[in-house]
Amino acid sequence: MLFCSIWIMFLLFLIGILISSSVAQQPTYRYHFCTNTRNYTAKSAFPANLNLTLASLQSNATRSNGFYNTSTGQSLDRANGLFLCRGDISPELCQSCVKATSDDIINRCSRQKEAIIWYDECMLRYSNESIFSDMEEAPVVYLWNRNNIADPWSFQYHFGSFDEPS
Ligand SMILES: *[C@@H]1O[C@H](CO)[C@@H](O)[C@H](O)[C@H]1NC(C)=O
Ligand SMILES: *[C@@H]1O[C@H](CO)[C@@H](O)[C@H](O)[C@H]1NC(C)=O
Ligand SMILES: *[C@@H]1O[C@H](CO)[C@@H](O)[C@H](O)[C@H]1NC(C)=O
Ligand SMILES: *[C@@H]1O[C@H](CO)[C@@H](O)[C@H](O)[C@H]1NC(C)=O
Ligand SMILES: CC(=O)N[C@H]1CO[C@H](CO)[C@@H](O)[C@@H]1O
Repeated sequence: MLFCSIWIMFLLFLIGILISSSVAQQPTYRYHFCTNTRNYTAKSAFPANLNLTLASLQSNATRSNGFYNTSTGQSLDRANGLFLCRGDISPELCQSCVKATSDDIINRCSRQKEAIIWYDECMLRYSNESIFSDMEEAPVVYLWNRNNIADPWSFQYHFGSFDEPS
């Protein structure tokens, strides 16, 4: 009887670990933009091309370098897509982030030929225009970390030749 309840407690403990680690693996949404000036119609080839591009991004998210770009279709309905994962996360978390962002962007930007979405762990972007190896400064978003920090000075003097206050 005693052995039995210890065994049950051990099982509950294991289940607890499994649940908490899978919760920790949930990627977190931050922000997105849909380009509203360029919408597609359901009858065009674009949604099917986008679906294939996103599926290809998902299946290539297992790569260890955390980046992939791919295209489907031609001319006006070509769907170019890419993702970039944060450098300090596991390939598993990268993969679940690419899965989450690609499912999410389809719902948030359901008519648009161009969109970008940021999660804590990765970003994903698609467009009918060429976007690979292009530096873009917009759209942009600034997010504030409202937590307190122990050492504010460590954020203040990075670019100057100031000394830390004594
Ligand atoms: C594109 O679709 C969005 C959302 O449905 C809408 O707000 C926007 O006005 C549309 N843009 C054009 C140019 O039709
Ligand atoms: C592509 O379309 C299929 C069928 O509608 C859907 O089940 C699947 O989730 C889509 N894939 C992506 C990456 O959106
Ligand atoms: C990766 O992408 C390529 C090209 O888009 C595709 O052919 C392939 O099926 C994808 N998946 C894997 C696991 O390589
Ligand atoms: C992207 O789509 C828009 C709207 O349909 C179109 O005007 C534009 O020419 C397309 N761009 C390319 C590179 O095909
Ligand atoms: C499929 C595709 O267009 N891949 C491109 C990804 O981006 C590199 C440059 O960063 C291109 O060389 C590839 O052709």
